Amino acid sequence: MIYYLGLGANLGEREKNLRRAIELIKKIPAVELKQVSSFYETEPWGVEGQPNYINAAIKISTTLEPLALLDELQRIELELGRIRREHWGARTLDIDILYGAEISHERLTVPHKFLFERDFALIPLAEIFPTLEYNLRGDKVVKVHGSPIDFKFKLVACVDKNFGLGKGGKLLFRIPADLKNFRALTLNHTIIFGRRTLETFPNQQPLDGRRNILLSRTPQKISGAEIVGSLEELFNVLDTAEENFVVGGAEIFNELIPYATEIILTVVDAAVDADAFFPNFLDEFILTSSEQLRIAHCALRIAFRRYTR
Ligand code: A4P
Ligand code: MG
Repeated sequence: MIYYLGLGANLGEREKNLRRAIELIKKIPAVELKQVSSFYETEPWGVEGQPNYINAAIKISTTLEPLALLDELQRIELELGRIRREHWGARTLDIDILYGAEISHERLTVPHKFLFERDFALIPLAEIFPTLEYNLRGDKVVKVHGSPIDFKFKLVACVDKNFGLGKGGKLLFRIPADLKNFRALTLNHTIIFGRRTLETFPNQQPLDGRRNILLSRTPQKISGAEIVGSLEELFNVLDTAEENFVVGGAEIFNELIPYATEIILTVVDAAVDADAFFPNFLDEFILTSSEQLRIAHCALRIAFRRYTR
């Protein structure tokens, strides 16, 4: 089932609270994070005289029953230090189930009772749910510059026909035309990768002519690369005006696909034994261009494909 959740915070480090919540939601077993909206600064709704909120919406896919999902979300609210006070009052983190399978239960009403009266919930939701029909009331809701969706992440990979990426820490293919394409795409931009992907680079060194960012939980020093230990740190060092190419491996693609605007794949029309795969994306992204590549003396058919949301 697909659910859309609304996140809000108006106490503490508001944006950080939202990002931490998103990371914790991602870790719920049986929950897959699909997309994250921009962050918005919003005026308080319901109870006046409290600080402004930061609000966002996320899309998840889950096999959990709705009440089990609510339990998990309430556990995360508590974990992030929400102190229950007055109804509609200030909080470090509030998670509401905005939209999904309809339910009317004493603990849970979906769609959320007040969704259509709240611009702070509708505007972020509409961003990741383009077919939603709604009317706004004209409340003050202002996009926060530098929120996750502003980063323009593009995921770039070379895969076989089953979206296999690699085997035993090695890439499945080394095709000169693909490497040339990769260089042209990423040159003078930022590339983001994990430690095992670094080991697939020539001499296991960062790539020249690009800003190299290694996302790794183990602290280390590598000349020519910046190291970040978490998505939080990554968002802090990135430049929103820049194109950021995520180049692997599977784990890093998984981490960043909810924030991706585009997927650029070189698809080799062959089935190869693989143990690492590109994450599922076909229900979220559509093919926007495909270009066949001809290679002399090579029987393999290869296509460059681009997908957007
Ligand atoms: N509950 C029922 N339906 C749902 C649902 N769809 N999602 C029950 C989540 N919970 C749902 O919530 C009360 C009970 O609602 C839950 O135990 C659950 O079983 P609560 O969070 O304990 O109490 P609350 O937060 O005081 O009330 P409520 O109604 O959840 O408040 P809201 O609606 O979350 O509003 N202004 C701005 N600009 N931005 C905000 O984010 N948030 C609020 C809180 C007020 N004003 C705001 C914002
Ligand atoms: Mg609530």
